[in-house]
Amino acid sequence: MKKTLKEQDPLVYKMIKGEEKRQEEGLELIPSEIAASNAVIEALGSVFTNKYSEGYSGKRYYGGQEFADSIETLAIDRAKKLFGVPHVNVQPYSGSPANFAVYTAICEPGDKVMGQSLPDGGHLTHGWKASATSKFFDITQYHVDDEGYLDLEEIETLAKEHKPKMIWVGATAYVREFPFEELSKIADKVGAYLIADIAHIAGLIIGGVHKSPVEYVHVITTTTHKTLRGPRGGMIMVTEKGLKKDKDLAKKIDRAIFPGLQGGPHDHQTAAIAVTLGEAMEPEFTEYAKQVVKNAKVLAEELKRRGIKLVSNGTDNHMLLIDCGFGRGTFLSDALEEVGITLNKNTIPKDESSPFYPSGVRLGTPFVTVRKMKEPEMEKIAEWIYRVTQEIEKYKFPQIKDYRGKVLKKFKEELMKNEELKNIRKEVKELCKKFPLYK
Ligand code: DSN
Repeated sequence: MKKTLKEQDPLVYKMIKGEEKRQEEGLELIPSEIAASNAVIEALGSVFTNKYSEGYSGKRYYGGQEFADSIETLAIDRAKKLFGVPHVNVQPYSGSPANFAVYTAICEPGDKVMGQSLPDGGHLTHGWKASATSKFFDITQYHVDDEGYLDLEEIETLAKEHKPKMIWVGATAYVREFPFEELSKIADKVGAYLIADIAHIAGLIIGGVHKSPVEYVHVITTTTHKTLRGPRGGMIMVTEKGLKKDKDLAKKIDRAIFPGLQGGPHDHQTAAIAVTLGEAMEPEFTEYAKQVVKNAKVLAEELKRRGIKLVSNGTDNHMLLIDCGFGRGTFLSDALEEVGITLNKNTIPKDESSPFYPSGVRLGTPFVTVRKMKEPEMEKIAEWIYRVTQEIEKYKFPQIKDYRGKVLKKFKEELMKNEELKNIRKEVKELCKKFPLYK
């Protein structure tokens, strides 16, 4: 007999319902998160999860591919049309595997690669010392300038000095528009492949509120969640410029994914990506993308008006970074969590603290925009963040490492008893009720 999840495994059911309630009653401001549509979630939970499809459409190693082939072809066709590229691979399990596949398609172990440093906003896979990418490739990291913009002069100097095979452009905590054209000039001068990682901004590019890299770079990687509003997943795209540099680049990328790094694609994920790309073709998607950026800009202005310091003093995209002072990112993220506002602690450029106790927090507007929140709600959010900062102002982050655990424990105990935070929690819940997620 067919059993529901609730009947079969009430424990897991309860946890899922708990998470649903948490998302429904709180403000999710982690800029890489979003609420996927019901249709995306339905496709993700479909029987495609039962299927194995090693290979590519028409060239599989297993039988029964009639529908797996059509769903993958549909996702590819939609992505090609949306981004305007000649080749797309929709099989990467997520962004990090997609990025590693690009390294292995283009480089030999030990080859020189350049990428944005992690505290300056770059992603782990762009060569940060803790990432496997730095173990297998010879990495040079570039930085942002004092205003928080990519330091093009430094990038050009480093590129001329190191002559990298590949340069990454794209980041995970960068609030300004990426200068794709300027970077392409630098990459072309030294003969490097330029790879854009648009994981954070893919939805903004489709919505026309961020410049597209297609004309300027050879390869593009992205995740399919974040601003694109899909399931967790990844894609790699090869541009005309890429095929001009190496006519076999598309084949090399495909081989790097399968059989190079992955086994069977996640067909249920592919089905959900196809749905996502279908949604992104609708005019409402452009409206959503525009509102995401509008909301972020209003949030930035409202925070600044209340004396809150932002890295780069504002934003061009969906994301903001608050400079909380040495090591104080944890204080603010923990205190905001207490009132139902979720964001993440984050390093900031030239951070003198550590990634575990960074000096900033990162926040963004994709999730709340999907809930149809607009400028007036951004003002409310800014006011709540401000009120929370007032409650935690007296706490200082210890320079001496041994004291940190003790100070944070006491801080958390006091947070739970704080009456003002309890009031704000109630107000946040009230607002969330007016902007239902899945109800
Ligand atoms: N974890 C992603 C983010 O939050 O930006 C990057 O991989």
